[in-house]
Amino acid sequence: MCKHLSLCLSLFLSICLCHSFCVCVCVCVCACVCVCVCVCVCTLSLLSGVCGLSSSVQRQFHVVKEEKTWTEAQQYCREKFTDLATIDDMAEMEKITSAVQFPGVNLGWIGLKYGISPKWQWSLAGRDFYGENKAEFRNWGKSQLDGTRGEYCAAIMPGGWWHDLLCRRTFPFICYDEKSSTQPYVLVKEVKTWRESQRYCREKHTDLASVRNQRENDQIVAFTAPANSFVWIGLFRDTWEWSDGSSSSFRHWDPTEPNYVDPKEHGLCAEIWPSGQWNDKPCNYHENFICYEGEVKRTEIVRVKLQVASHVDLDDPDVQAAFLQQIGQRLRSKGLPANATLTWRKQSDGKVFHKEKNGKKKKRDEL
Ligand SMILES: [Ca+2]
Ligand SMILES: [Ca+2]
Repeated sequence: MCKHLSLCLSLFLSICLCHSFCVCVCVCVCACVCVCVCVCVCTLSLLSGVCGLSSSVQRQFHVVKEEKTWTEAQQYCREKFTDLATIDDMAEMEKITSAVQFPGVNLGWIGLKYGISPKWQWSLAGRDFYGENKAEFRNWGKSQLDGTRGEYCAAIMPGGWWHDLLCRRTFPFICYDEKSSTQPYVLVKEVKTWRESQRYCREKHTDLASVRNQRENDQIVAFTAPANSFVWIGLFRDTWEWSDGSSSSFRHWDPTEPNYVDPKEHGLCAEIWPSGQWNDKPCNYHENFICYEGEVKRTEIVRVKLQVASHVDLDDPDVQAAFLQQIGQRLRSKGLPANATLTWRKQSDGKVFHKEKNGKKKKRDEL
């Protein structure tokens, strides 16, 4: 990365981080001589990318025995602790259930609420399992993600392509076992629904298998060949969101939950039953609740729009890395914790940046 381009990117980011509508245009000649111009009125953006930022934490949980609605409980937790409980994995679930002195009581609300933006995520939600962008790998087959209602679970075909399918369909499935040092995958030929498969894998192994890259996809294709059928993998789609903005994909629903079909009137929120499994119910019920105390494991999503000369290759990993480095330096100088990570988020087609169509010019009085 030449100095001039690096300086220009730095300028762009300093403006971008001030939440202004400014962009820089760089023209580079002979790879390392660049002229950059920053413009502070931008109505036309050619490319956009999204970066995510997250940091890891240790949480302490507090079960509060005061019956409140979910919103009241959220307010209480934010005042006295950090927020309503976010739960990342079975280890944290055990931390919560073991902290209860009187087993059998209803533990009450956690921070999970039905939101508005469905997203695909992996059943295995371990913090350290996914490196940079590896939770974003997708290998959808032709005509998939066409919006067919209820197709919220993913299976792999013998050829390696993925299909979104109704979760209640029954197929063989592939588990992942973190304790195995040689072969982490376990193919179960008995057919089950996606949720039954998930429960089986969590009880007997670690979880349904995640696929983090093409190499793992190839391995799983070879491993699942004897089934000669669709095979469930750990990818699912839901619309639940955590109160503190965490991206945790961990869910521990009772087998028959969530079962409410209309979240509109009071919203839907999640509680922990005495069994330790989760239930959805309208958020205006009065329940005990669980707060947590600790650093927020927050994922901030920032969409970056950028106008560049046509020969600047934003698919170049070096250029993408230079951007991230600049963003990281600036955020750390503003107090971002050293353990925070910053990554570009790949879209479902594997690309970070997408060319945008020119928008309509804004009227002058809107600028
Ligand atoms: Ca489909
Ligand atoms: Ca329910």
